[in-house]
Amino acid sequence: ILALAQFDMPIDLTLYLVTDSTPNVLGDGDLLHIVEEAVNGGVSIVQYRDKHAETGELISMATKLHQVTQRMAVPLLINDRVDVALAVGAEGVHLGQDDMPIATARKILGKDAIIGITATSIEEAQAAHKGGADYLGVGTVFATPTKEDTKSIIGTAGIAAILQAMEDFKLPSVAIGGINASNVQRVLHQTSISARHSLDGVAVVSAIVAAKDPRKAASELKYLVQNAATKI
Ligand code: TZP
Ligand code: MG
Repeated sequence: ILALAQFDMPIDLTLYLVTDSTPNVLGDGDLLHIVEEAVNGGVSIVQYRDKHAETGELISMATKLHQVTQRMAVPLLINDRVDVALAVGAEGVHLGQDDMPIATARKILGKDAIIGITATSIEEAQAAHKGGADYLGVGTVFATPTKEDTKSIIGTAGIAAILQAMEDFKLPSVAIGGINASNVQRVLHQTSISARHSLDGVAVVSAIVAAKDPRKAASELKYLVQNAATKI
């Protein structure tokens, strides 16, 4: 798989940025500039997520984002679309429960690709581990306008239950959903007290993408994650 970039650094999930191109989150901001600023501020991994763009648009934006993330030496993952990840040489994909099976994605992208899976339950987390996922996105933690899927809201208790059940296999994990500077330390703390295995970081959309100063927002969040009262 010649197109697939090698990324021989350990995956750092400390501050995981997921993009959103919808006007209600992005406003009139420029996504490329926001991502660049956010990585400068401390984002350690970027997922390009756009549920509305056509394939051509996805490939064009992913190509530009990849130029930015490569320059800054952070991995770029593509939400849902294994073909787009392959086309632009991204470091991996983030897949939901209804997307391509992990083994199929691995066959297409190769053994070095980063494959992340969304898990809302212990069963999904266990299946993702068995399937060979590299990390988990667990959530949704809190209700969020960014994703209007209220069925998947599991709170910090739901996250803690999944982490607890994962003690045997310790798949790297980030929590997602409604996380911002005012609740991030509570999320990290509450999910770590009842489980020996704590989160490796948090994933955010609007807390960075919709921030007036994405670089500052990212550096504040990074500081809060790194200084939270947990063992991470
Ligand atoms: N998956 C679960 S919640 C969510 C995704 C992609 C959106 C999180 O957005 P925000 O703005 O960080 O609450
Ligand atoms: Mg998906």
